[in-house]
Amino acid sequence: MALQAASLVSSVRKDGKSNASSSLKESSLFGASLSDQIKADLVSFSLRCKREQRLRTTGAKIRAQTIVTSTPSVTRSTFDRKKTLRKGNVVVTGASSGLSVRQFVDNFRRAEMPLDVLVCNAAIYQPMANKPTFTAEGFELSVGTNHLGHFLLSRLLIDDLKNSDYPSKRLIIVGSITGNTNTLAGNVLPKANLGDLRGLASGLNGRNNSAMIDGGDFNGAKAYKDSKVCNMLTMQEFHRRFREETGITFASLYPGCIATTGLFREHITLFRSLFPLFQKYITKGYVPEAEARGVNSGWPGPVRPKSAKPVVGDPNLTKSGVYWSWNKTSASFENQLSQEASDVEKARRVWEVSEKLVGLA
Ligand code: LMG
Ligand code: PMR
Repeated sequence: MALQAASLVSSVRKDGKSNASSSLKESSLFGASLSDQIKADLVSFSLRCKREQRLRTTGAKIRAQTIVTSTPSVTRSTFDRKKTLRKGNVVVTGASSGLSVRQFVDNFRRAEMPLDVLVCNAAIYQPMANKPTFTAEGFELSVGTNHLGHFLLSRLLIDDLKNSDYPSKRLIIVGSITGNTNTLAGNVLPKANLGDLRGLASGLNGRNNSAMIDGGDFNGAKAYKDSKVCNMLTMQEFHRRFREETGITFASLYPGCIATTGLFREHITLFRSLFPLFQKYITKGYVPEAEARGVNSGWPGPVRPKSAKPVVGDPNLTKSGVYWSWNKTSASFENQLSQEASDVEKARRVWEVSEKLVGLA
């Protein structure tokens, strides 16, 4: 099972204000400071493109696959007066590209490290593709990676999480507002819809049948959104099946629109330059990458926008089976998922069909 992680680790500086901006025209829509800010945004975009280009041309390959990192040491104050426990080991997928799931699990086990938090973050988004591509196992690439790869990884590692003695062990599967049709963003075409799962059930291999979960014509943007519905359903099914037995906290989240990551690397340049501005100034859903790297934040995921509560041990944030969201004016809050993304029967069927596809049933 191949899991291709799509988020490019980028460390480009975002303070390109001082150069190149003179070549950009002033926008009459804004006051000076806002237009300066937009210019700086565009400059940082062009720097990012250049860096990506450089990486491509120098042949530099990032093969870091996943990151294994650690949380701050946790203080178990409620149980054991301020006794500091060991740091938690966190595995985050999507730090870079290229991973084979079973091999990763083997390597991880060989390292004999406890697993305390698993964050399923990797994603492929192919909005411009007009033909499906496939994983080595023959699954359509975005659902194969975003859903099936993570499903297998989580199933294989659930025992490791179960055996951890860490006080707040977690399995986080990153969702997306775009898969949630009870939001404005989720109503931008094409909309997520898993239908009766006929495509998934026949293997998503695009040979004699569809590469889409609902059995329809291929659409890369929809495949991504469908895969995110599967992620959100999978998290809830994990909760129903494993919460009591394992004590693990299962959660999903909308991290905000991190509009400058490698997730958009397959989009056209025009989109990549305007989209962050659109999110920043119009929808106000934009979250800068630098804020989004807060793996250690204690927020139940890899991402902690400033407005979200950064609290380890906050009783609200250790609740399991929950989809977290945020907005600019409030802290993290539990979000209502769309009807499809909270459909219990569909969650069970996605689980069962996925088990068959990845060879677990
Ligand atoms: C889908 O369609 C395909 O269906 C799918 O198959 C796949 O290929 C996918 O992404 C790939 O695309 C895409 C289509 C959907 O969207 C677009 O093409 C438009 C993308 C828009 C995103 C960037 C817009 C940038 C515009 C703003 C620039 C920012 C400047 C900052 C400063 C702000 C100044 C005010 O499209 C749709 O579903 C609907 C199409 C509607 C297009 C409307 C575009 C206008 C956007 C603005 C709306 C807001 C309101 C204006 C308020 C102004 C307030 C000041
Ligand atoms: Mg969307 C409040 C409005 C809002 C929010 C929070 C998002 C988030 N978007 C919103 C609105 C709109 N978007 C509107 C009105 C449009 C039509 C112009 C629009 C369009 C749009 C496109 C074409 N939006 C997009 C795309 C993408 O290609 C992105 C996508 O679907 O990726 C799968 C995207 C996104 N909008 C978001 C977020 C968070 C995304 C990125 C998806 C993700 O990170 O999972």
